[in-house]
Amino acid sequence: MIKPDAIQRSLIGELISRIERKGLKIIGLKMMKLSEEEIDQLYDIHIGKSFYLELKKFIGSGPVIAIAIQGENAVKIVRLLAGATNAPEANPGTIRGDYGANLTKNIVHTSDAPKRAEYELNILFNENEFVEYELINKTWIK
Ligand code: FUP
Repeated sequence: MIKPDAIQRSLIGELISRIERKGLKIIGLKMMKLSEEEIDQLYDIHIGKSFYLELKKFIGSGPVIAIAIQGENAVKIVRLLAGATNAPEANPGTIRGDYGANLTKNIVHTSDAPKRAEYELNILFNENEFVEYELINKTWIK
């Protein structure tokens, strides 16, 4: 998910481009403003922590872009593309290493496991918003 800081900084195209150039297959794409309830669902494991209100305010501060990616090892690959959560410590070449400002304004959210991806995608998308299709020039993508 592309976070509000990235949208304010006009990084949408750059971030989607990184996903495409890696060879990943996007099957859902949607700009939306998350409701308080959706933010609580998405970050349920952090509710009550010291940073939660700051995180919630930030995620609700503007639109986000939800991206559904399909493919073998997609979760792992996307996390590697994103880099370390704490942007100042993220490696150069990763999304957060190249663009992230700090721990909260870290440009993207990525699911940390396939089961979790399923849970989060259900919050962000309706079932009919996933598009099944073949990438005819990209037969290496499973
Ligand atoms: P990630 O899985 O990389 O999205 O990171 P976490 O689930 O550990 O954290 C969720 C979000 O909370 C991160 F985007 C950063 C934010 N966060 C803070 O703002 N402050 C903290 O002290 C810890 C995390």
